Amino acid sequence: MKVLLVHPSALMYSEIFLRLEPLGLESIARSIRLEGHEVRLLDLQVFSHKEYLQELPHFGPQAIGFSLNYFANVPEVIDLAKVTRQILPKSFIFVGGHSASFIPESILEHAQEAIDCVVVGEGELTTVRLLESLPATTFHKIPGVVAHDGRGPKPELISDINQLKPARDLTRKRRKYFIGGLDPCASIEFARGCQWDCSFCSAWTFYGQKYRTVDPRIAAQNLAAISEPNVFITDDVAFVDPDQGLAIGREIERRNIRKRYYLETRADVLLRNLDLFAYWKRLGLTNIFLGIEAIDEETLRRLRKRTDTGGNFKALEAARKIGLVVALNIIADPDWDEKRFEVVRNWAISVPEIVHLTINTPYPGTEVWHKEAPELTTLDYRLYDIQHAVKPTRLPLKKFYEELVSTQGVLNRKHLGLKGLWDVFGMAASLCLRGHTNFVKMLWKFSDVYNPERQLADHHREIRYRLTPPVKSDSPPCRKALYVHETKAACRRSRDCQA
Ligand code: B12
Ligand code: SF4
Repeated sequence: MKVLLVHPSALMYSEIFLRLEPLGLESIARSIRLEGHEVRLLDLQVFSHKEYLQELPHFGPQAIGFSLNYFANVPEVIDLAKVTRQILPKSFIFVGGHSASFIPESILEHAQEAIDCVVVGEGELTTVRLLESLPATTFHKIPGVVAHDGRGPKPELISDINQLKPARDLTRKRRKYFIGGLDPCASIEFARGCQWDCSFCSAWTFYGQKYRTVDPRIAAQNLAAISEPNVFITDDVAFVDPDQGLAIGREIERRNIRKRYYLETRADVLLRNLDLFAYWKRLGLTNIFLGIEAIDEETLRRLRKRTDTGGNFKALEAARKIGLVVALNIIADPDWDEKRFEVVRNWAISVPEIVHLTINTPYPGTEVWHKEAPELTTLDYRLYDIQHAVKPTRLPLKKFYEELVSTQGVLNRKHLGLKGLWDVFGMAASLCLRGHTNFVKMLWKFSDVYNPERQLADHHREIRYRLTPPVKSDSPPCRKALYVHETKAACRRSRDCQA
């Protein structure tokens, strides 16, 4: 069967810092290609809608699968599916991905027959089974498939993630992928899932709080197959298992792989494994992202981050000593007033790290979604991108965005001013000389993208698709009920729980 896999456009707010390859779609592409399907992949982060519409008659796919990792992309994917249905009425159209997995019924409803089914959870195995079952109409019984005729059982997690590999040869214009100065940049997975349970995050509910690692030899083999000089490690929390991190490092040395790496981890994981991170610095690790989230104990407790400010600050110091470039995230609460913004701004200016601000956003799939639903001020999918306030702000909304953008601007200028500008200039010039212009273009985009008027105007657009709010409940939902995958672990909250 001819299958076209499509990744939606990037959001402006994320594109200024990075643009990364659609690793999930590449992994699905390889799994179905092994079954004999003819597969093409089109990434709309890099290609236009016009090019997508040209691809349809040109390739003539019998099945089209859209990736929906982000709620903000829901309207775009629904509209693309509707146009595709008109152009190729007999094609089979399906959707999958992180966010789609938490709202499959809503997606089917918005699409009004333009989408045949939603695949929830990991896509590799379910997509193979789904395509194998066609043209029969009983596909809704497959684990992980949700269709108009019903819903199959919850999917199990893939038993051996060592078998998975991305079909990188299918992504066209690979030089468009970058993260900051790591330009061009490929992505790789060393592990899947997260064992923590932060109340604002859906990484743990998607994989049912399970953490699986790739065998170090296979991880290094996959790394060696990458032609780009830079690699982004997609793990939610890198090196939770320090033995795996060390063993991958030894394999990198043995194979003499020379690349630069970017990874994301937690402050406590870094502090527990300083020697490992120092070793990886010698192997080529240049940048790390730490989800610090807050600079006060009360907020950390509320977010259930299971870290404290003392540990977080120690981790920043330790990373500096190792010589890593650290970016960190602070979650801005809609409840912040001018004073709170000022405290955070002053703190952020006082540390040498790159500080990002995102807005506290209840998402379907998180625990806070169920608790905070009555407070939501909008159900417009496009605003669920952690750059817009979807809960009431203490300050007037316009003032809130002004404070947010001026804080982001101060933090941005910190790195583009004087010494920062000099450092960046050196890197930018050398990247331009080598023809890598993604990072350089990004440097000039900041004020176009981060603009309070634009953010405010985003709230006044016509809304065609709305999120369905959760049913109001006084008690937080059972943890297992939030899981996308079937897991054997028992629910820890209540002995009476049936989930
Ligand atoms: C790399 C990454 C990015 C890249 C995007 C890369 C890309 N184009 O795919 C960048 C940096 C651009 C990015 C940006 C953002 N990200 Co991001 N990102 C990730 C990250 C760290 C890894 C993704 C990945 O490659 N995983 C590995 C692959 C193998 O898994 P996968 O993509 O999930 O794919 C599997 C399934 O989802 C499914 N699947 C996926 N697509 C499809 C399609 C079909 C047809 C089927 C059947 C199945 C299927 O099958 C795949 C294989 O099993 C994840 C966290 C994580 N560990 O997954 C966060 C994550 C997905 N991102 C998140 C967020 C919040 C964002 C931003 C909104 C942040 C921001 N404001 O800047 C933006 C918005 C992006 C946008 N719309 O432009 C959240 C999602 C929250 C949500 N529910 O919306 C996550 C879960 C992080 C987190 N812990 O909160 N991100
Ligand atoms: S925020 Fe990080 S540590 Fe917390 S659940 Fe999400 S991925 Fe895990």
